[in-house]
This record gives sequence, C-alpha cells and structure tokens, in this order.
Amino acid sequence: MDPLIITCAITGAETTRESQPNLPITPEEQAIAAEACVKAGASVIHLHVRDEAGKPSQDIERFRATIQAIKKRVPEVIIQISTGGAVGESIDNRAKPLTLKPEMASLNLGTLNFGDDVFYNHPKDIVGLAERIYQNDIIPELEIYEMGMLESAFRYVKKGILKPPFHYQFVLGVPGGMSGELENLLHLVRAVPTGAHWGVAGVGRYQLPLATHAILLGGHVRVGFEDNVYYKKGVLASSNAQLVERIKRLADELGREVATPAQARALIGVKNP
Ligand code: KMH
Ligand code: ZN
Repeated sequence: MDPLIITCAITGAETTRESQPNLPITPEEQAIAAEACVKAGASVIHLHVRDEAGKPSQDIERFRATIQAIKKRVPEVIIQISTGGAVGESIDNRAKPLTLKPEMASLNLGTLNFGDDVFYNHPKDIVGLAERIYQNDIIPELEIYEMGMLESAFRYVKKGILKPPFHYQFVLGVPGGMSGELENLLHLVRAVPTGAHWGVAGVGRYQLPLATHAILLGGHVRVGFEDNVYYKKGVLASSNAQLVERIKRLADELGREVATPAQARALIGVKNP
C-alpha cells in the first residue's frame, strides 16, 4: 500500500469556539496548529480562514497571511485551500484565493443539503472553478458527499474538464449527504478507478471508524476540527494534533507507513511546492 497521507482540516467554516474552545482562528493560531499536526504526522493542511471577528472568510489577504505564517513554521507542508468556503459564500469569493497558487485546492462536485442549509455547487460553477484551479497549476481534491457526485466526477473526467492526477475525498456524515456507514464507504471505494487516490473525512462520530477502515483499505485519512471536535464520545479533543497523533498510532499498529510531506507530494503529484 502507498504511505498514508494524513490531512488535517484544522478550522473549517462551521466549527465555533463555543463547540471547540481550542479552534485555531487567527493566522498565528492556525500556523501553530498546522505545525503541531505536521509534527504528529500530517502532510496536508486543508485550509479555511476566518476574519478578525472569527467569521468564515475567503479574503485573499487573510489566506496570504495564514499561508505565510504556516510556511514559516512548516515549509514542507502541503497547503490545500478551500474553494467551498462557508455555505452561502459567492462563487467569485470562493475562487479568490486560487490566484495565490497553493499546491492544492478543494473542488466540490455537487449541491447538497448541508444540515439546515444548502451548499450550492451549480454545474457551471464546478466547471468554472475547475478551470481556474488548472489555470493556476493547482491539484484539485475532489470533494464527494454521495455517490451521484462521484458519478458526476466521472462525467467531468470523460469531458476532459477534470484531469489527472485524481484525488477523491469522500466526506461522509454531513446531514444531507451519505452517512458514514462502512457500506457507503465501500460502495464509493469500489467505484474509484485504478490508479486514483481516495481519502475519507468522516464527520463527527464517523471520523474514527472511517479513518481506521481507510488505513486498512489503502485509502487516505482526513481528521480535524472542521469535521469533528471530539476525541471520544462526550470528550472534546484537546487539539487538532491530538486527532492526527491517534491516526499515526493506529497506522503504526496496523502496519501502514505514514507519508511525509515529500512522499505525499510525490503521490498526489503536487506541482507548486
Ligand atoms: N464549509 C462547507 C460548506 C470545502 O472546503 O471545499 C464546504 C467545505 C468544503 O468545507
Ligand atoms: Zn473545508
């Protein structure tokens, strides 16, 4: 099996300080969190930023400052910016940080109910974002919340809108998308073409079991406060790094090597180090 790429989604757009008191919000807090995650075994940071008031933001200057702060502490890490932003954010704003040419960016493959909201991803916007991602020489991570989105991705591949290398991220457990039951993950994994990489981000209580299955199945793993704030039922995680450390321990026990950022770069095919 390939070495395990651990991604940490350290902040997200929805998680609040009320639900997770140790949520990193400022560029410096995010950089400190990213450094701890990398030391614990993460090679990719999935990045959302917040404004001065702690609200989700797609402000390019905030992304620039955060990326600089992270790179100062851990120059080797792969930064994957979010083009999903927060529910309700305009597509133009969601695309803005792409001109910073991060190494990776998320690309969401469809619209879904997102808890009590709707996360809109019109086909023309998916195509537009994909074009801007490739124009900036960025590798997209394809965010898939249910089977129909994976099938949409295959249609975009056929049309040449999505180009290799392919890195599918199954985000399971969003109320409105597929739940994080093992059968759902297996259904998605069986459909992934040979040679493509996949990872799983389980939301809430699904994070740990899905991550464990992914380690065994040859997939990759995303953890972090964007998706889950708990260490175990009723116990908050003390940091993002604590969640990464557990995945590293599990991988060690299960005999799966954990990728360094350099190994992750080679596997994903990242071009903008
Ligand atoms: N905040 C969610 C609505 C991404 O980063 O691309 C979307 C999201 C996906 O977080
Ligand atoms: Zn995200």
